[in-house]
Amino acid sequence: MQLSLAALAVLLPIVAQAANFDVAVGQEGLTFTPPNVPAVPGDTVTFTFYPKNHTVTQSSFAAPCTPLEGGEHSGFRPTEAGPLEDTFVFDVTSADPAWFYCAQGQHCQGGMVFAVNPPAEGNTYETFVANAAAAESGPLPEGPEGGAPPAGPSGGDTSAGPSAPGPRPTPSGSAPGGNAPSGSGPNAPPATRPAGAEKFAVPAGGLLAGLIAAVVAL
Ligand SMILES: [Cu+2]
Repeated sequence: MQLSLAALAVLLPIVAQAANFDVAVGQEGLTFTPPNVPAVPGDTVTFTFYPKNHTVTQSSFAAPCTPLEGGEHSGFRPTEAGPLEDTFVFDVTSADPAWFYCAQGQHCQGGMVFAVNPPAEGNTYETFVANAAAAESGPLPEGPEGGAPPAGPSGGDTSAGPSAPGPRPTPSGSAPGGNAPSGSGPNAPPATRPAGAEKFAVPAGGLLAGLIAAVVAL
C-alpha cells in the first residue's frame, strides 16, 4: 500500500501536467513552429498544416530524411490556404527523443525537421538539422498516404518521393472534368485530397526526378 501511494505521488504530477503542443507545419516557409518541444509521456503534439503540401514523418537521428520503420507518417496534406482542418496528432509515449521531417521534395534537406525532446548535448536538434542538410531521402511507406508526393512548388523538387514504377491505380471517384491521373504523372494527388492539389505546378525537374526515383526504387 505504501508503495502504491508512493507511485501515485510520482505519477499524479505527471498526469496533471499532460499537455498538448501545437506545431505549425509550413506556416513560415520550410519550418515547423516551434522546431522542437519538451514533452513527457502522456503529452500530445498536434500538427497543423499550412500551404502548400507537407508531411509529418518520423525518422531517426541517424537518418533524418528516411522514415523510421514503424514510425508515424501523416501522409501528404496539401492545402491551398492554411490552416488545414485535418490536423495530425502525435502521442508522446516516451521521454526519449523523437525525430521528424517533412517528406516533400527537398524540404528535409532544407531544414524542415522537428524533434520531441532533443538532447541539449550530443544528438542535439541543431546537429539533426545539419545532418538533414546532407541526408538522402529514403522511400516513404507504401499506401495511399505514402505514394508519390504532389510536386512541391516551394522546394526545388530535385528528389521526388518514391514514384511507383508501374501505373498508379486510377481513383474510381475522379471529379468530373478533373485531370484524372494517367499513370505517368509524378504529382498525381491521392483521391481523397482536395482537388486543389492538382493545381500545383510541376517543376521542370519533376519528370526527371520521378524517373530517377523509379530507377532507385528498382
Ligand atoms: Cu514540407
